[in-house]
Amino acid sequence: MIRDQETLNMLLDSVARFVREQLIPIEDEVAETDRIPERIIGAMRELGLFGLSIPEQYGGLNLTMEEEVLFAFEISKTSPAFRSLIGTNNGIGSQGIVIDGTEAQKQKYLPRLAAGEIIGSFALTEPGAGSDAASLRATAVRDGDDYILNGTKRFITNAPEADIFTVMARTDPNAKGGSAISAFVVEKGSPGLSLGKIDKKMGQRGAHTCDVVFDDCRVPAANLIGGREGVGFKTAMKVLDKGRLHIAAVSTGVAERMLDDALRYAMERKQFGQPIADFQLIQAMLADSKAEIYAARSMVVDAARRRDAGEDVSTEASCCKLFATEMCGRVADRAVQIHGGAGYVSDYSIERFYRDVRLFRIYEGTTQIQQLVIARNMIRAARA
Ligand code: COS
Repeated sequence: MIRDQETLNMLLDSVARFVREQLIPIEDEVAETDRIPERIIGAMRELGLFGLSIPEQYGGLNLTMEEEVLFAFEISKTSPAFRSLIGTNNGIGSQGIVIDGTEAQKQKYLPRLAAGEIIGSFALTEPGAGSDAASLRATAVRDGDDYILNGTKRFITNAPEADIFTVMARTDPNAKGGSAISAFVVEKGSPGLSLGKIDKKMGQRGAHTCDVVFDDCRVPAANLIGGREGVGFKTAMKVLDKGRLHIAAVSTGVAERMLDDALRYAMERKQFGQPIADFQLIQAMLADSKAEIYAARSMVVDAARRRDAGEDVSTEASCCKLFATEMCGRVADRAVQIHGGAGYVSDYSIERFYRDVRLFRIYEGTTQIQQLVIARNMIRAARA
């Protein structure tokens, strides 16, 4: 749903200009230094980019899902690391509180997340619990007015920068599965909370992940999200439904950028006496990519509209993540192919994008987990 087309157009125009004038020119610098400059972070704060999906009464822009995916198409026409910085505050790092938090939790954290004063992070994955998220082993044991947390979280996006963590931990250590899991907001600086060293990733330099370790970490009981034990796994799943749609939109935006770059290269590069874009085998790669991007875009917008209309889009969100991220991988591969040898060296941005986009098929649920969610939902609906 688009609430006000004119206001949305203004936002999308300023984001497109920001990407073109300020982000694209420093892509190489960010990749080399593994750091997003402070002035860019300040500009993102001024544009309100940290609070896009946070309700207006807490200082955010409260974008609808349709508005959010249109934004994601634009911000993703540059290195994914820039999107990643604001991604957790708008997505997995805030939505647990937005969807299931108590009023006091919302008032305490959402305004500062929306303003970009603090960075939020989502700590679900563990060394022994990735795709099988419900098997996580971190524990939270009640002790008076506090909980004592123990365990290790792995590959946590923006953890090195984070001020607050949404942490899923087991409040009933004897019970198996999701029903014993609760979600907490844990603040940086809590005694017993420490960070591992920054992971050396394949791509997305400028965006950071690391381990988050809880060693008898004391957290006030008031920070139990929603004030209820045992519903943290469902909170995490609801957060991921939205996140998967967002990542599908991001994959579509980056694919558009890679195809633009490949088309420009194909029109400039001459072989056999003519631009390679004139050869039909190159045209086939361009055309397949264009058609697949169009399909992904249409799916993502449709699923976003359904979510805005109040439908349960668990299946559609997984369909979008599955299709758009795999499509993005195919477009990246073709774009390298069109660049030929030039696509394998770092003089052209496609070499970097090829590595950056590999992550989309893995995080917020692998392709195989999306297949599993879709098929399970189909079978469940058919049995009902
Ligand atoms: N929204 C709300 N509730 C949901 C839900 C959703 N999208 N998906 C599942 N649930 C609920 C179920 O209804 C079930 O509730 P009941 O116990 O009341 O019936 C409960 O959560 C457990 O669900 P389920 O039995 O399906 O859980 P499983 O352990 O079988 O696992 C998968 C489900 C595999 C889908 C889940 O573990 C998953 O998404 N894994 C991938 C994790 C991931 O994306 N990690 C990325 C890290 S964050 S970057």
